[in-house]
Amino acid sequence: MPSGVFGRLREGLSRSTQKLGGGLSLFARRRLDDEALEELEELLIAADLGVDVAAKVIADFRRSRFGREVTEAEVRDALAAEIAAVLAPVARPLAIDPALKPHVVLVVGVNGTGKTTTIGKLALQYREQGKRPLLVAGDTFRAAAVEQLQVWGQRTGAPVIAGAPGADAAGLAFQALTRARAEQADVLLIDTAGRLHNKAALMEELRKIIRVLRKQDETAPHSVLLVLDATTGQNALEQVRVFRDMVEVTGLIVTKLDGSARGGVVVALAEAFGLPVYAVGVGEQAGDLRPFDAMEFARGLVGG
Ligand SMILES: Nc1nc2c(ncn2[C@@H]2O[C@H](COP(=O)(O)OP(=O)(O)OP(=O)(O)O)[C@@H](O)[C@H]2O)c(=O)[nH]1
Ligand SMILES: [Mg+2]
Repeated sequence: MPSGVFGRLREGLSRSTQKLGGGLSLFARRRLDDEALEELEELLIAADLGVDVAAKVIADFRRSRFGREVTEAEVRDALAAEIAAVLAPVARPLAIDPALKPHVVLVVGVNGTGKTTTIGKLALQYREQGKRPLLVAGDTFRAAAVEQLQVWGQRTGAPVIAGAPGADAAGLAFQALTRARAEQADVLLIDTAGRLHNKAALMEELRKIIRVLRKQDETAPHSVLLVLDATTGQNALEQVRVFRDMVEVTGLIVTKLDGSARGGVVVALAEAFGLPVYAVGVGEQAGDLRPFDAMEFARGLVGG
């Protein structure tokens, strides 16, 4: 139901927009002078676009429209175009290499961002494309985490590899890769724990998983997907920094954009890191993962 999903994205983004869009209505037929530009900059920062993007947009408006009288629609259109230009280079889907069998995807992120749910959603997409995904319950510390992934396996028809509670995640990933190779699976999706007792332990765990995968395939993992929750706002930027220090993150999935008042953070992320945004999460259901479209997103963000 793409229209429903699209509606949810717009609805979620419209909440970011209430800050932005509500403020933008102040610009109805107004001269773009210093004061107006300053207000606009504050609005952009309040909407989580980040100070760098806000400064860039304002500099551009100053250059092209300073002193002119502008309509609200004009401001929205120009703003959407500016934002889309920041987003366009990062709107790159997660490409599964059909030659790999399996393409190994390691899924990381702090707890509660939507890792397990995103794996379920991806598994459904791959099944619908006729591919064969295999899921690995690498968050072995909580029994509930294993069960949650098993439910997604049942829902999507993707086999799930799980160990006993407390099993070694790296050992499990190793076994899973052996099986995926033997069965010629297309994609191996590895779920991981969001939180261990401390950051060093989490880093060690992730690095160990990668080390053992490389014993079988020195090019694995082929993608390392960092899942971020849009509702955490600017904190998402810090999470990227932390995880990039631990592992080689290849791209992002930003979730909870259906309920987020913080869609603007995607713009800040694009500007700060330039990492691909593979897809966006717009709900809890299997079908609620959308391709990331720069213009659609920018439009949703500025509203109108
Ligand atoms: N509204 C909304 N909820 C989402 C989305 N993605 C995930 N969730 C919900 O967020 C909660 C956490 O999702 P999980 O997939 O369990 O997150 P996780 O990263 O695996 O969490 P841990 O295993 O605890 O580290 C669940 O209630 C999900 O249903 C989304 O795009 N929109
Ligand atoms: Mg999980």
